[in-house]
Amino acid sequence: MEKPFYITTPIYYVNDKPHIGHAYTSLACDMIARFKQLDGFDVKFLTGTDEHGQKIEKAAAAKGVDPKDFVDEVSISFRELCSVLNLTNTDFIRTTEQRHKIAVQHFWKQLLESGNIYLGEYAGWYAVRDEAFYQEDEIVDGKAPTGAEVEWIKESSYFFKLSAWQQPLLDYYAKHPEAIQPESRRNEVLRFIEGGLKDLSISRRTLKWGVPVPGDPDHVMYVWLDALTNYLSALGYPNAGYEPYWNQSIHVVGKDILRFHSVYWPAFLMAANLPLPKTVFAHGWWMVEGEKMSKSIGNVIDPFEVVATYGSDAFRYFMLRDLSFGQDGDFSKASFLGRLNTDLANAYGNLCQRVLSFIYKNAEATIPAPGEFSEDDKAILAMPEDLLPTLRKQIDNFQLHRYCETVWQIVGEANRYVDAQKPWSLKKEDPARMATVLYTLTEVIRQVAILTQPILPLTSLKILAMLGVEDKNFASLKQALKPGIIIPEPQPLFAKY
Ligand code: ME8
Repeated sequence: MEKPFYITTPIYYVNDKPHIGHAYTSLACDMIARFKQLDGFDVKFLTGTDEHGQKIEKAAAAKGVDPKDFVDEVSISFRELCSVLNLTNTDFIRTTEQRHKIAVQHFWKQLLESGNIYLGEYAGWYAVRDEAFYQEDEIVDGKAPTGAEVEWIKESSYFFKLSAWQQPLLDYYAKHPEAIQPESRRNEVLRFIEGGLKDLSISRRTLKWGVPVPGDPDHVMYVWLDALTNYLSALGYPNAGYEPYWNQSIHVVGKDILRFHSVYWPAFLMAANLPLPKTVFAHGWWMVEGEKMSKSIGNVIDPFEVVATYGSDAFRYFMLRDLSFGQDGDFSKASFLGRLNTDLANAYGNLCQRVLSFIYKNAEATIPAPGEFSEDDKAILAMPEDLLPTLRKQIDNFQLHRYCETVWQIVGEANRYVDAQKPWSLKKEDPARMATVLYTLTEVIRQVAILTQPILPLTSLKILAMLGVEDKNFASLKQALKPGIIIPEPQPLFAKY
């Protein structure tokens, strides 16, 4: 039986179309999901859209359309983004779906029955942009600490006894250091919890666009309680079968929404007597040419346009390689094109092109049979498989950029091996040795292409198809390439800018 593995992106708000920030989280999850799948896990990978709440209701009203029609349309663009980015998500959830409504209402009842919900009155600040409540002492110059506009709300509301979960959360996090990553973010969360938790308003009376509270349809549920539960509803909760995946769950989120995922969500889960996600990983923030990405500045980058111009693999590579996963980063045209030229065209592309073209022109387009391997040959042939345990650790530790570095180290070694072995000189001097060198290189290219699948799925498949390789999972790294395969005329894999 394959081991279950469950990874999720946030479900994105459909108030506006997707940008590269949304693409980024989805790509990071896709890289991890692809790696795990190639490494023999039974992977579920969830993404989707967050469609209720005041923010969406307002956006629909501004367009003068019915909220349902509005969310139907915008949700499609997030679904299209999945296919444009070549994501391997196994599901796409929308919070307006019936399966979600059933799950979230059941979840509410668990919180109610366990004595964690009471009716009261909320009077305080609310920021529609963040869909978040703020305390008086958090307000800076009349705004939320995030800079969002706030409004004063006073209405009857159901509350969740968040205060009761302060100590259990601290105890849990003391025992499970892996539960919030990276460590700096974990420390921020712990300081926040230690500062004291107040009960949380979890319903609204003045809003219609949401899931009705069971037994009191005058109220709709607070959009974050509704949204967070998507991670369970997509697994079929409360029906049996969700548990094996839920027990192995990883939520990848941006640092902006860590508090919701590492304070509210685990408290809800504890109150509903459910296990907590194994890890919540909060990554950093993309800026654009050194500035905050915003509609008012007009510098929002459209991932559809980037992919249309440069292709999905190039975009994937840049996003996954350029930013140290967890840190903030900058999307600049110079660094984007720099990476495409240096790492893709000059390093990986050139390796494949020079080796395969040489075989095409000088070895009757046939992968030659090797003679005896030299120590140099053996060293480079062993590299990819030797590095697999390191790559596994890098994925498990969310070091996605390091994974890229490690694989490109092999690419660099292989290019140096070509320069050192000089197959073009061997052609006359020692054709048998030339055959061994070319075989060695082609075998290394095969292994590298297997390892680049999580980052560059299309290009990797192109290379593997040229080499006539059918088995592509990591277990097949060990199976040596068959000589005698006739290769088609190689075309450059990456454009140079
Ligand atoms: O918060 N850099 O949805 P959202 C990096 N619906 N990542 C970015 C980014 C940037 N500049 N901008 C956005 C919501 N992101 C809720 C989530 S989950 C139960 C509910 C990514 O559409 C990042 O993952 O505002 C961030 O957390 C997410 O998009 C916010 O998406």
